[in-house]
Amino acid sequence: MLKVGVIGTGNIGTDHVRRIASSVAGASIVAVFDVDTDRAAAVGAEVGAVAHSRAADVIEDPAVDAVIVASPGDTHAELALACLQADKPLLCEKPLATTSAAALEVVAAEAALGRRLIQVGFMRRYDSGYRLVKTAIDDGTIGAPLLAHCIHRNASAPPGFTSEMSMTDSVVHEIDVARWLFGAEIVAATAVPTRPSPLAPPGMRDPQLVLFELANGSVVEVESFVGCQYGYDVRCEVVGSTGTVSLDTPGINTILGGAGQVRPVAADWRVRFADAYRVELQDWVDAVRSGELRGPDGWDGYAATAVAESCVESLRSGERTVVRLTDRPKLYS
Ligand code: NAD
Ligand code: ISE
Repeated sequence: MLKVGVIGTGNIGTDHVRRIASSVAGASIVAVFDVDTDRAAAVGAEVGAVAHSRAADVIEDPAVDAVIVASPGDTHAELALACLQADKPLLCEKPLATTSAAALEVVAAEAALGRRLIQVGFMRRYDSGYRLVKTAIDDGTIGAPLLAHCIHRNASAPPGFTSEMSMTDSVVHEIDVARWLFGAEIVAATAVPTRPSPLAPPGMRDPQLVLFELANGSVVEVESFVGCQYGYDVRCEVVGSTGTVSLDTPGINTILGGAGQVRPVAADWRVRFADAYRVELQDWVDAVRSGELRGPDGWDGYAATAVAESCVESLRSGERTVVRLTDRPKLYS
């Protein structure tokens, strides 16, 4: 059994704890930590895990083989560095870091170790719908992939969510998806001025539109609408030279009945990506146990943060912003 410690037992940390305990084979949760000690104690008690009083105690606990980091994004880089120092594999929720400089420090530390210990929680790569899209691109079904149109809508955002967070917290998923689907880096980002919803908090730009240019000439446009009111709605269509492929929402069927045609919408990411989180966790556990990580890596985390940073710069300046990535260390080639 892989013995896992979890840092941050909020929304997704608690989901990961419960999912590993209920639906993932070969792993158990043995330790947790959250600055909200009552919350950590309650979540730990559900699965028989000890609640530590510091994050470092989870990382250094000899009973912990691997760590899940699910605390707020601005804590990730430091925790990732501590895991590397302790030689413990980690599944780090997105983002790997909140600045490209901090992400680069993590990547450099892992590259210096010379072996992969980090996986970043870009769970869409494990969603069956996205996997079908990827297969249709890779096997040539739609010819050469040229463009993608993406939509990422949340019914509402937590208090304090900003225009910048729409890029760093939400669009960061499409950044990873675009790099993964097209197999190319994003080289420039342009945030297009949009008309704010009258329901958006004062000063918040919502919805937003951002255009990405990729190194191979492909273009990806993304709408992020974090206060769309009606539900959680993630879409993606990739246009190729001989056809297109669209993302479908697994498990959501159109119902024809008294109310006409009804297509339920997921309430939030927990519902929409429930199975993707399960598959992601199972794959991570299996990979750690086999000694060879294969999911989204430290470089993916760094590149996503660097692109999100360019999105924020473009949002502020109104200008097209070039993404500057450092050279990719050999570990990630
Ligand atoms: P949350 O606010 O619900 O939970 C965060 C938890 O971390 C809270 O319980 C808080 O008390 C705790 N915390 C704060 N500072 C801490 C520290 N220094 N050390 C340990 N714990 C600390 O937030 P959330 O929605 O669960 O998001 C957590 C992370 O997961 C974020 O990075 C977010 O971007 C990511 N996330 C990813 C997905 C996904 O789809 N992959 C979905 C949601 C959240
Ligand atoms: C949240 O942090 C997530 O990662 C969700 O997947 C995303 O849809 C949401 O917009 C983010 O706030």
